[in-house]
Amino acid sequence: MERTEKLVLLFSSGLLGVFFLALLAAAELQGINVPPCLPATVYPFNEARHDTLPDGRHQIFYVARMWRFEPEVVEVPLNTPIDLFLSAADVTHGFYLSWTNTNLMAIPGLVNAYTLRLEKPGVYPIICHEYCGTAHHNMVAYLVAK
Ligand SMILES: [Cu+2]
Repeated sequence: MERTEKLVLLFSSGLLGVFFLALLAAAELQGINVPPCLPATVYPFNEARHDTLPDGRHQIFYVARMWRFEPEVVEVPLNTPIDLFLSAADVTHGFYLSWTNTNLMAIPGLVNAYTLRLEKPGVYPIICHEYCGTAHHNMVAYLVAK
């Protein structure tokens, strides 16, 4: 192997290492985590609900269906853990909680989950970001943080 080839390989390997470290740093700084494993008690569901656990934690079970999210409006307190569980009743939908990094897919027969904590009061629109039919653009719900 020529000296120039070795230098190019070394430089490109080093550059890949820098990119990987930058990716890890960006994920850490923005608080991006891989989705958690689901509790063994959560199965695909078609009924939406909002529970407040004895420790104050909120659990919201969202159902996405053509062309709405259920429940449509949920109020949650600030700085409280919120477990979102998401399933779809018909086709694949998207679930993007505006102004946060919460971005999930609602897939029929599966449950996706994410835990977040809202620190700023306001109305956070939830929009579908996966084209799901003719009224896709009307698919919106609201998470109200007080
Ligand atoms: Cu949609």
